[in-house]
Amino acid sequence: MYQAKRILVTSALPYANGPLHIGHLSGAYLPADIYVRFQRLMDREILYVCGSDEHGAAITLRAAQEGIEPQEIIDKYHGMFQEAFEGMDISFDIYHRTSSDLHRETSQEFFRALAAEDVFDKRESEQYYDEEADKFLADRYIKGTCPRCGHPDAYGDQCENCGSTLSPDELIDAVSAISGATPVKRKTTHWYLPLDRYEKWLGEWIERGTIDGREHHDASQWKNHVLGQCKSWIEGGLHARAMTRDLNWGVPVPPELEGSEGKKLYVWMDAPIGYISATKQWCIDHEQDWKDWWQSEDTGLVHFIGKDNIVFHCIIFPAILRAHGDYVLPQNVPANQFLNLEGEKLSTSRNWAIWVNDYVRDWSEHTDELRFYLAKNMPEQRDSDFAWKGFQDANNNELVNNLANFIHRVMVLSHKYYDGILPEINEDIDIAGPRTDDEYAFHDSELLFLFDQMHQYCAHVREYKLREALQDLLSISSYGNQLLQFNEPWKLIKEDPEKTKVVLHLAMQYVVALSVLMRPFLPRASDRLRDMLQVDRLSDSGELLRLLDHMAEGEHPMSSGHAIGEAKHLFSRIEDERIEAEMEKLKASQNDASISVPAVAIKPEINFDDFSKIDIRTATITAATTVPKADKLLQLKVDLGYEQRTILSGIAQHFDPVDLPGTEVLVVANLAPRKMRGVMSEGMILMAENEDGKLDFVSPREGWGKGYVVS
Ligand code: B3M
Ligand code: ZN
Repeated sequence: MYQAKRILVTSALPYANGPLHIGHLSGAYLPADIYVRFQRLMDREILYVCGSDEHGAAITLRAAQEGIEPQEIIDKYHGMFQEAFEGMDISFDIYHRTSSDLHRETSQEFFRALAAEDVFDKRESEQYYDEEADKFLADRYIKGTCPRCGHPDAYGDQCENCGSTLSPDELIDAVSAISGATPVKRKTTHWYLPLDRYEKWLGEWIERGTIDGREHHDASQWKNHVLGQCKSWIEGGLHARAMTRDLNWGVPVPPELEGSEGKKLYVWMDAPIGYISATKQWCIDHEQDWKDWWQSEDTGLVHFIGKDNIVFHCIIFPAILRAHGDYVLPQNVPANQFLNLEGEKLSTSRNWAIWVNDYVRDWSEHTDELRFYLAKNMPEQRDSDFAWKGFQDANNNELVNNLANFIHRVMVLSHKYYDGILPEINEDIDIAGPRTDDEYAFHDSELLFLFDQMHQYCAHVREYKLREALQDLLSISSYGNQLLQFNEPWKLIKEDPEKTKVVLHLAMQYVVALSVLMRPFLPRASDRLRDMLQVDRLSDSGELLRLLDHMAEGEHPMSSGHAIGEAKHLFSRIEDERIEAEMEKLKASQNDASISVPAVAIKPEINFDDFSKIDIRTATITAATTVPKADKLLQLKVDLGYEQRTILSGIAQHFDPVDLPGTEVLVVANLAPRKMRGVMSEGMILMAENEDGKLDFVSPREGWGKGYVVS
């Protein structure tokens, strides 16, 4: 397997239109930081870049709502992001921003190169235009009466009352949501990236890890959920996607291109190029050639992101890079799933979140503790949960009772018996350990165990299995605790002082190794511990590699005669009151508009006969695919027990088809069949939507499966 000489790591550029919460941290920043710190400790040449994503409609919309300029919004959040990341010790080599001149130039140059190579198709289409506001209107900016249910406030893409997926053309009496004016149709031309032309090589690259038959990366190392999402996109068929927009905020289409006036790059065109411009800036600052990082076979590119960004990083950006021709493609995209909070989805609009800036302010002494709990519960393969109580337990049980306690015991005993000087040991003395069957293991085998654990930890981090690596670290300290418990040096000291020296000498080696292994996860605690041990703090430059080499030669991490400093507690307990206060705060700050007034108006009354006409059945989804040319629809195969049906459902933007088979649902079984996009849809699936616009299935009680009649 080809091993890259350099590693270029990116974390998703956060949108500068709202603050960061712990879900962002656990999705894209903490895992990257752990990985990067580890690789630095292994002396790898690595660069970690990120920055704020300062374009896109969400930012202009927010600015319009608040009545201020987009620049004010991005400056505010860019500043907050820097503070949040610094507070949590996310060790970017550079944190850049996409509003910079360098980024604009870089993106335009990229776009220009693609245009010169005839990569784009320029296509004309008719879009709604607001003549008063002098703007083209995205679907969300058009309102009107729903053709299905008569709701007066339906959007151009969806009616929130009946849930129908709409297109602006279907709305009755459509008006602009900005000015209230009746929009007119205007022709507009955009640059489209013909993704369908890249389907073949993308499929090969993603599924086999090869490009033109040549090995590029190890596809078996990619996470299943990432591969699954990519495959279902490709199987559903890729379509040309517009790479430009009619907007007044963003990177302008290079002005010399015909028809560029008023056009900006699509935000997902310019944002990933932000990784390149950040690298360029770093290279300018460090007198390096940025092409060594982006245009050299020696680079292994790794994107850390959340699962909602997979298609952009695994399909669209790679297609852009390859269409250009000179750039490397990612070796891996170890996307994480989502983190929930106290069993519910994190929600910005409901204010159901723990904001990183708040945490850093209120818990400034405990940032490693948050890193620890988030790493321990990282949503690597599936969604996971943050609970304040779980955070407290993880701190009190694992950091305090296991890790800090072990270290403290070793240091206290070393002071008590040896004045803090690591004793010389007699190499011939055997000590017992709880791990081996053989009661009299040679003490070397204890060091070998440590060495093996360290290697396992390294392998896990390299495979992006950070939760497991953290467990490897914790097992070293639990084992260290057992070693003390088993040998009881506090008794042994009287019976066999020589043997006691061996026990404590070995235990101290575990402590030193821990101070290094802790570093990627718990950078501040690593510094504190190294200060206590009176050894140099780590500078993240090869120290773990050197330690492993040293141990491979039979040397000990700490040599006899070394004097340690005063023993302190590395972590402290978190008391109930603090946790209760946080729980209170969370509940109190929750915006819950749905309590007294329904967010969506209640429909007109019906009688029982109306209701009883509807035949609702329980059913199970057996297959789900995307529908060509319909980016909102999924085609579902549904098993009702007595028959199989095909149902089209407007949920493609809410669910990944690979996740759906096996889902138990309720189906309106006697709805008249209706043809959509050439496919007959035989029924309707019941869905529920919350005030954030999040959609979910109305499910029967788990395990009911299919064939029940609902009444
Ligand atoms: N800003 C989306 C997000 O924050 C987007 C990521 C860009 S990465 C190039 O989810
Ligand atoms: Zn409607």
